[in-house]
Amino acid sequence: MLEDKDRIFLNLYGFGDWRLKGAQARGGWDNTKAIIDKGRDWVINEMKASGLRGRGGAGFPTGLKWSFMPKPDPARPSYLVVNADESEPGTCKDREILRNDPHLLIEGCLIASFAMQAHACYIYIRGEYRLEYARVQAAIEQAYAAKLVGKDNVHGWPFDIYVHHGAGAYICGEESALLESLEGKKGMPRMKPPFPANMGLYGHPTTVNNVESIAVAPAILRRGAAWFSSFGAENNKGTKLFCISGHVNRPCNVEEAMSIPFRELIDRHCGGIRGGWDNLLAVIPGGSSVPVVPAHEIADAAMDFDTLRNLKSALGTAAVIVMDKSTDIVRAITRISYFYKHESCGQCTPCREGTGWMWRVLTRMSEGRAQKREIDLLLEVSTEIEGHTICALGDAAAWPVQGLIRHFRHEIEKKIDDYAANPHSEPVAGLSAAAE
Ligand code: L3W
Ligand code: SF4
Repeated sequence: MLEDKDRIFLNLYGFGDWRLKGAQARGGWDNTKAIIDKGRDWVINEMKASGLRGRGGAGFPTGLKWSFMPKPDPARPSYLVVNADESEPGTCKDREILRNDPHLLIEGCLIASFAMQAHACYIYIRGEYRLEYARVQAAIEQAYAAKLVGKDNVHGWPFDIYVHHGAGAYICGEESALLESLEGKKGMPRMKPPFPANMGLYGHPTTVNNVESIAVAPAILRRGAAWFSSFGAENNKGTKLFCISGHVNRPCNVEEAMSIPFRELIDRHCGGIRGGWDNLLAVIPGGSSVPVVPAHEIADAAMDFDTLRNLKSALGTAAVIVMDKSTDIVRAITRISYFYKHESCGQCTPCREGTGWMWRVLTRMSEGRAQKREIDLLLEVSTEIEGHTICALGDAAAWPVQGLIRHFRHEIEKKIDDYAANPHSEPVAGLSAAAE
């Protein structure tokens, strides 16, 4: 359980002032030069020692990622790119940082760029985030005016920072599609490798990090790696923002210690499950991309990367979507399936064709208009999509379907049986009616 004194995001709910003065009163921009003066190697080693794993979904170690950046070469400038294209359904944590504590991010951008010897940083903000775009832009102007950033700033590291406003495509949150979009092209993922550290923005060395990963860096470097790594279980360290939505009494965004048990997270911050714990059906613990976990498996599980992977799911973005027993789980996953079909960029065949095919089959299953043998066919097709595409959207479309069949096959079969007994029942509203 995290105590108030250990919270990094002191203005998560926007009760305080988001501007420079407010940020400084909360301890932001406090002698940042002392951190810079300790040098690049110290910063990277401290980030590695903190155990911070990327907060955008994949959990890749942040310090290690920073260390991949090559030595400075005037012919190939390095860049930091912040992925603020937060679009994963259920996820709304970076939004709160951008709108309520943008200086945490900007200070983190300066320090991270220094560590990677980058003199320029781009923040790519989701198109729908208009207030957040305005706040970040205003905060950057405040930082320039105070000479905290800019070519001639008080920290002695020439550094410019730019904001790019996206246009609303989910796929632009995939790091290589984001880079394409930033370069003015269609947001389509690139093949990896090469990874951005070798060939990123304009073909130059680039690190792409999530907003939360960068915003926690100043606190880690000020308070020390040992402090940050004192929270959470082995290999799953630090404090973490959780976005809890769905059938809890009080949905919220909250910063907690990594590895907090699910039950404690919900009881402490959300006033419990709607209708009580016996009414819990299942949880999607990390944004819509990750497989659903049934109540009996999640209730006392630690909310971290490794525990949830052992449950054949993932922490992802820590967007915790809670579903009680009133949920039609087949219909819920069908709706998620429609999202991925809609957001596929169409570049690779398994994803372009497979996402639509899975959605159509699931739609029939939601209505019971299917045959039981099609469940195994659906599972087989999902495994053919998984791992056979250019980017992770193919996996993200396959995993929820696999989770549904793994844990709730009986619900699909029940719908098929019900329809067989009463074949004239109406189609499920909002599913087959969705535009194809
Ligand atoms: C250099 C290597 N760099 C990996 C870097 C790579 C990237 C990071 C993680 O997907 C997940 C996805 C969604 N040399 C490297 C290397 N890297 N090996 O490390 O890479 P990767 O490929 O494991 O993941 P990814 O493609 O970044 C991200 C999931 O997140 N997700 C959705 C995310 C949505 C948001 C949002 O809305 N904010 O983040 C939710 O779970 O399914 O599995 O930087 O370059 N050898
Ligand atoms: Fe595009 Fe889907 Fe292929 Fe990703 S997996 S590149 S979204 S078609």
